[in-house]
Amino acid sequence: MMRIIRCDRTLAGIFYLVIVLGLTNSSELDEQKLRRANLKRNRRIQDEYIVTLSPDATDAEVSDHLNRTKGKFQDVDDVHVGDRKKNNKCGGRRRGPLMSVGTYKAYVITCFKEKDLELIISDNIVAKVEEQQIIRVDKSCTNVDTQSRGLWNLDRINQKSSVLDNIYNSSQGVGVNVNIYIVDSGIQKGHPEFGGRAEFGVNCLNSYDTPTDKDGHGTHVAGIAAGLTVGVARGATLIAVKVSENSEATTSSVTAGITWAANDAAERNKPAILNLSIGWPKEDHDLNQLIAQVVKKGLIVVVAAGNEASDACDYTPANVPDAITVASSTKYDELAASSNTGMCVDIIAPGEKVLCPDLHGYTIHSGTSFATPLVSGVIAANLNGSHNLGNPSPYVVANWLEEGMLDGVVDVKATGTANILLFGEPCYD
Ligand SMILES: [Ca+2]
Repeated sequence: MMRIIRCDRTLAGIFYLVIVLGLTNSSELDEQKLRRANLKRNRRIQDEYIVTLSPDATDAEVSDHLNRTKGKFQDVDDVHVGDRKKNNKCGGRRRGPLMSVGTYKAYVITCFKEKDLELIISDNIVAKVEEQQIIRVDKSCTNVDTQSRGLWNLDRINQKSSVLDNIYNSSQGVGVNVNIYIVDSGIQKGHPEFGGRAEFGVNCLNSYDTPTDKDGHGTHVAGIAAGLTVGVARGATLIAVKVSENSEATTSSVTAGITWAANDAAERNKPAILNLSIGWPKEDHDLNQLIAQVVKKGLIVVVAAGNEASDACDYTPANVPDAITVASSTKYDELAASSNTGMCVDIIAPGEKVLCPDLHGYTIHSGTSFATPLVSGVIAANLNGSHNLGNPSPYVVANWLEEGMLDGVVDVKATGTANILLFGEPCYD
């Protein structure tokens, strides 16, 4: 794996780098910014790259950079730049719109000429250029008898005792005025669980199509966050941001979805949460800089720890310090066997064998994907509940989660995971 070196923008810095690396021409130096996909884990998308600009780049420098490379590509508004036809053939040389939140700026190019790629890489404000990858979305599903399972996840989060009392909060209207962005496979808007509270946001795989859910994953997640009978924040608005289909996303579809949600939330100016039940190995393309900017803008970001039964710190966005990272627990207050763990986990929530809506009714699913929206739902409920938090910064919410939950009740074994279980009671009347 090549190490990325961020470009030092001073002439002295460039000179220093050339001396240190013993390089004599710019193309060798430029290769340090270029990262090809790791074929062992993910399938790469050939000839499609995500270009990330330096956070220090000024607007004038960004504009200059885009102008300098203008004409090499067809500039398209579609966040889904690739237009691959059968046999993975390029649909034309294209460049997508600038994806921008705060100091984070990136765009996608596809089917370029090699010399055009070199032109981009050689620009001092280009921090890194990474080959696009296909991210597999872990469904971790278990289809079992839904009737006998009940809503143990909702039951667990309204009581301190580990012995379930079959009582859970079913108040309607909780979380009104709060928007929850479900960055996932879309949402089946017409499902009775959503009662008109689900909106179509954007489809980052095809801008000309609606973010309809064809997989079910996004609908499961949305239902746990804010479903009418199986969710927590039963009055919140759900906004579908589609980044995956057929259990696959790309690094750029996820990036485009997150940037779209952050900018949309800023426009709507309401308390908002971004739920991201998706992740991948951190070295493949990290989301740290982007999510740091999103949180700085006021959006609360809740992410899944992942289901690899390993260290969450090895995955992104689970490892992002500014995100609230959620591990999954069982009905018996044990960490789920598949859940990622460790010091990057902020909170544990029930996520094993939980009831959720799917495209054709209801089903049972397991995994951190389904523990995560429970946390999003509890936050949404508290942003507008009887003990509401008002419209606090994401940092205040993170502190509140840490202090207000159940301490030391989960069997975390020797995983080094903070022993904090989600507790949603404070918001309920
Ligand atoms: Ca209960």
